[in-house]
Amino acid sequence: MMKIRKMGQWLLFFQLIQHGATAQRQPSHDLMLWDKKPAKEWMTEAYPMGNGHFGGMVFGGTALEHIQFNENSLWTGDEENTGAYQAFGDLFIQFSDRDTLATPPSTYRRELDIKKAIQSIHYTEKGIKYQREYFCSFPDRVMVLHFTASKKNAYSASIRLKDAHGAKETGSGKSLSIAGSLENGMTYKASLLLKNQGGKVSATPDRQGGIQLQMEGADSFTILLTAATDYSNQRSQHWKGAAPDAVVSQTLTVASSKQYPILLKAHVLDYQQLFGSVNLSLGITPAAIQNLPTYQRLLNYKQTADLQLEQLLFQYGRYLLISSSRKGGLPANLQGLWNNSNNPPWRSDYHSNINIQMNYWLAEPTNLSECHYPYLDYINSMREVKKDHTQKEYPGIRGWTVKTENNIFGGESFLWNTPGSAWYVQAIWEHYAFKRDKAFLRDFGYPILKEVTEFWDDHLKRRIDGTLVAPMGWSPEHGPTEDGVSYDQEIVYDLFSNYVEAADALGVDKPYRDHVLDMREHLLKPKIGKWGQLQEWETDRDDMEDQHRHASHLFGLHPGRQFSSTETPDMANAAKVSLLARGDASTGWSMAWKINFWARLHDGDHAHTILRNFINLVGGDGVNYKEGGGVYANLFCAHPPFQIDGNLGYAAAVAEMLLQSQAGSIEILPALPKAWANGRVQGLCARGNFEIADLQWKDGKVYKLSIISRSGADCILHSKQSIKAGFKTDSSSNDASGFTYRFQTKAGKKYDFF
Ligand code: FUC
Repeated sequence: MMKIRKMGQWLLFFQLIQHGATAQRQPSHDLMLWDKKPAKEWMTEAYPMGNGHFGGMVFGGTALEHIQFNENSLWTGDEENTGAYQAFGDLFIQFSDRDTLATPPSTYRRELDIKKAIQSIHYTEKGIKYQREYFCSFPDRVMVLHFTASKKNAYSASIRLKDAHGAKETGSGKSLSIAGSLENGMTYKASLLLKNQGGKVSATPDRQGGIQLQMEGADSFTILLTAATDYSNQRSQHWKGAAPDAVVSQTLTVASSKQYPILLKAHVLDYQQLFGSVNLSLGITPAAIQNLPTYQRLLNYKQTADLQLEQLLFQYGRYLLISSSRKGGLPANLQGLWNNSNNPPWRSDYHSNINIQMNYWLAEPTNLSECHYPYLDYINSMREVKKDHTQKEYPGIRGWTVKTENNIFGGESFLWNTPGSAWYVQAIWEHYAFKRDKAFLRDFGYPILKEVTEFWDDHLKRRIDGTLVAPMGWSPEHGPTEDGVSYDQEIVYDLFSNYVEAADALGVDKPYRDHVLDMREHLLKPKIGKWGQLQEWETDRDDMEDQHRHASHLFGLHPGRQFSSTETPDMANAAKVSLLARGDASTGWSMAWKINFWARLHDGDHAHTILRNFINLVGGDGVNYKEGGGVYANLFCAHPPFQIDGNLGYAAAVAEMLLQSQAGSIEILPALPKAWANGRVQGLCARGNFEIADLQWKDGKVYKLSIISRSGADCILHSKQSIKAGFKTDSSSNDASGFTYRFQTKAGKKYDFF
C-alpha cells in the first residue's frame, strides 16, 4: 500500500516536471502551513492571523482551544517614555466532553491557508467529524471562529476571556467582555458574541470570580471577537480618539447581523484582492508533493531541495504584511502585531535603524502598495512631537529626527539615530517612485521630504575644503561616535537625491533644489579601505573579523541606490568585499538584508546560499545574537527571538532577485540563481508605475514577458539576454551587461515580449 502511494507520488512528480514551468500546476498545499498536532508554544508553533489592527495566535487544541489576541494600539508610554506594546487578552474554549491531557486524534490537522487567510482545524473523534474555520476580517473588523460537526448537539463548552492586565471579565446573555485602562490612561475593551445553532447558552460565574459562557449541546456555533482602544494618531487630540466601548459594540452589532457565509465571502474577497496580485512559481520539487507537515519540510530542507518552501516563505511575508498593516491603522511593529507579553523583547516597538524600514521594503515591489500607508501615515503623525524632541537636542534646527526606539506617541529611547528620519522618508519617495501619484507627493510627501532635508541642511558640518560631514554619528550598533560615518553619509545622499527628484517631479522650489543638489555633491563619500572593503567609517579601521549583524555602511547598495555594479563597479566590488567578510550566517533580519545585498550585486547564487541559510529551523525563544537566526515551525522569523522584519525582508529579497528598478531601468531576472532555472512570476511592480503582468523563464532564459504601463511613463527595459518585442521599440542596444530596450508607453496598455 505504502509502496503504491509512493509510486503514485513519483508519477505525479514526473508528470509535473514534464509540464515544466508553463503548466503551473501546483499541489493544493503549496500556500499552506500545516501540522498534525495543536501548537504548544506561542512563538514557534501557533499560527498568526490578523486584519491589520487586530489579530490572534491560534493554538488549535481539541480539548482546549486557546487564541491569544492583540490590538496594535494597546501601548503603555507617552511622548516622553517609550513604554511597550502590550498583550491584550486570551480566549479559551474548554470543551467539556474532552480530556485536556488526551492526545489529539490521529485524524487531526490544523492548517493556515495563506491564499485565503483562513485557518482550519479538523479531526474525527468517536465517529464525529469536527471542523473549525477561523479568520480576521478587515471589512467587518472582527475575528470570526466558526465550529461545525457532523452530528447534532456535538458541542458543549465553557468560553472565557482573560485580560492580560488582570481586569475581570464581565458578561451576560451570549456576550463576554474585558475592559480597563493602562497606567498612561489609555482605555481598552474587547468583546465577544456567541451565536449558537441548537443547544443552550448561559452566562455563569467562573472560578476566577469573572463570568464565562456555558454552552450545552450546540450543533454548531460562531464566535465573533473584536477589540479597540481609545488611541488616535492625532497629536492635536492628545492621541485620544473614540471610546472603545461604542466602537466595539457597534462593530459586533453590525457583524452579528450577517450570516457566517456572508462574513467569510467578504473576508476572502477583500484579502484576495491584495494577496492575489502576485503569483510566484519556482517549479515543483518532490518535497512539496510528499505532503509533509511544515516543520517536517523545514527539517528536510537542509538535505532536500524544496523550492516551494522558498516560494511559500515569500508569500508568507506578503500574508504577514496584509495581516498586520492595513490602511487606516498603525504600521507593523517588531512582531507585526502579535505579542503575548507586557514586557516583550525590545518593547515590540518601532526601531528606526533597520527594522521598521525592512518591514516595508516588500510593500511596493510585491504589489501591496495599499499596505504601505500605515507606515507613511505613522511618519506623518510623528512630525510635531519629533520636532519638539529634536529642538531640545539641537536648539534652533529646522526639521526633525528620531532616536532608535520609538512608540506610537512619539516617545523614544536609546541613542539618537540621526539619519533615522531620512531613512523613514525614503519610503515616501519610494511610494511615489512606484505609483507616480503626484497628488500624494505634492500634498503629503513633499513637505515631509523637505523638512527632513532642512534638518540635514542645518545639521551637516562644512569642513574647510567644502566637504560636508554628518557630525557625531554612530554606525548601528558598534564602533565609535564620530563625524562622517558612512551610514549617515549614504542615507543623507539618498535623502538629497530623493528630495531633488521630488522637487523636479513637482516643478517646485528650483533654487532650493539646486542648493540640495550642490550639498549632495559636497557630501563626504565613503571610501575603499586597505583590504578593498567599503569603509564603515572615514578612518580605515574596518576589522576583517567583524561579523556584526548590521551592515549599515552598505546602505548605498541597498536600499539606497548610490552604488551599483553597472554605474559604480569599484564601490560595488568594495561592498562585496565587506559582505564576504561579514559572512553568510547571522540573525534573522541580518540574513534577509544580505539576500537583498547580493541581489543588488546581481549574484543570484550567493543570494540563494543565504536564502537557504535563512530557512533554518530554530527552536527556543530567548534573545540571542550569537547562535544564528532562521525560522520557527510556524515560519515566523527567528532573530532569535521572533521578529517579523526577517519575514518581510525575505519577501522583499525574493522580489529583488527577480526584478529591480532602482537604477532607472526595469531589470528582469537580475539575480536569478541556478536553483531557480524555471519559473514564473506575475504581478511584481517596478518604479515608474509598471506592473510585470507576466514573466516566465525556462533554463534561466526568459521566454515570455508582459508589462502593463499604469501611468504611461517612458520605459527602459534591461535583460541579460535578447528578447523580442511584439511591438516597435524606439531603440535597442547591448553591452556586456545585456540588452536594453527603450519605448514610450500609454497608460493602461500592455507590452508583450517573447
Ligand atoms: C536592533 C538590532 C537588534 C534587534 C533590535 C530590535 O537594535 O541591532 O539585532 O533587531 O534592533
